[in-house]
Amino acid sequence: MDERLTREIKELLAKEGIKVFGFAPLPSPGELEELLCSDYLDSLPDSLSYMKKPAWRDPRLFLSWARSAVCVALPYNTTRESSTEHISKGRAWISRYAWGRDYHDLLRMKLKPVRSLLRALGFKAKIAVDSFPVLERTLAQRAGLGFIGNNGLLINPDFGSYLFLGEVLTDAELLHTEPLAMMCLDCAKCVSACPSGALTGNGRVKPSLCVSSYNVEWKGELPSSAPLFAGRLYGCDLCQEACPYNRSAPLSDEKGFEPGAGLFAPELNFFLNGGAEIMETLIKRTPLARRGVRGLRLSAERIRRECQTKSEETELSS
Ligand code: B12
Repeated sequence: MDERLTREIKELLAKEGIKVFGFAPLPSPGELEELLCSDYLDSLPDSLSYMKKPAWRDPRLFLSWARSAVCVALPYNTTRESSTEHISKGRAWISRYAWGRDYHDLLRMKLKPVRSLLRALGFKAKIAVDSFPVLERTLAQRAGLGFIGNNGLLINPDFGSYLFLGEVLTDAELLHTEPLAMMCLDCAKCVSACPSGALTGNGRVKPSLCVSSYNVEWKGELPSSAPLFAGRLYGCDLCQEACPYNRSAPLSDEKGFEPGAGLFAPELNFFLNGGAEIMETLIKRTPLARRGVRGLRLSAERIRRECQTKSEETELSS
């Protein structure tokens, strides 16, 4: 284990303003098989079928040389309120993580100095931020960045769960950090807060019931089997808003995560009828760009239809 190199990496991360980091060995294929078992893979909605590729169960099929991961977490909490009060006033909701600058680019930038150091010393190194078949929560948990909460997310006891995860995968043997104990105890606020029953209560998520599998990941027309969107245009924050660890979560140092113009609790109408060009401009360089204008319109249509059905039902019953 390279103690000196581990220390140098810590110094580089601190210079980049990264406060939550650690080092983990890459899991062996057998360890991942349990998490990505056939029952789980068979239950995936079409939007996540990419997780069935063998490399997810064995990252070494993809990066045969990788031994360790430098894991980091970047807080994205901002001063703005949570979703419930806005949705109840008829506004659409865009998840907190998608309000501002795309975290993929930002995290990659912060991880580049570590990659350069490793490469300069003759090691192999690749940056991963949602870009490789690696289970980032499991790696972060192993690296001691936090524990997997009942909401399935990595929770850091000081920073909560509004965290983006990223890694540098390398063949260097780094000094690994110790995992933290699970601290949710018997709290199940997130489980009760999830309107579609996507949380099993033991840190596992049922992706086919999580609204994000549809309003973030779905390509094309939405299936009728999708859970109610209930105002959620992109992503969902309910299981995180209910979490006591997020009540006093420190604010992010990154001002770029504050909501961009028109993205905080927007009028649904804008996404139904707004011009494509102005929408493109608003979502540019945010995580929403991945869904694109067409995807956002389809979600907005879905919300409008749900509202119509609800008011028709109310009329019938009165
Ligand atoms: C596919 C995906 C989704 C799918 C869900 C798939 C799933 N099973 O959870 C959907 C589209 C639903 C989704 C939703 C969201 N996602 Co997502 N997603 C991913 C992605 C690309 C892969 C995750 C995955 O499928 N893993 C399969 C499961 C089986 O493995 P896992 O992720 O390691 O997590 C499990 C294990 O840790 C296990 N576990 C439980 N207890 C224990 C204990 C121990 C000791 C161990 C080892 C493991 C373990 O349970 C966990 C949950 O199933 C990752 C990026 C990546 N490459 O990892 C982002 C990622 C997990 N997502 C992220 C985010 C932010 C979200 C949302 C909050 C976005 C939003 N606001 O809508 C929601 C949260 C939903 C939730 N409660 O989990 C972040 C999570 C950050 C964090 N603090 O944990 C990630 C890491 C992206 C990133 N780079 O920051 N996501």
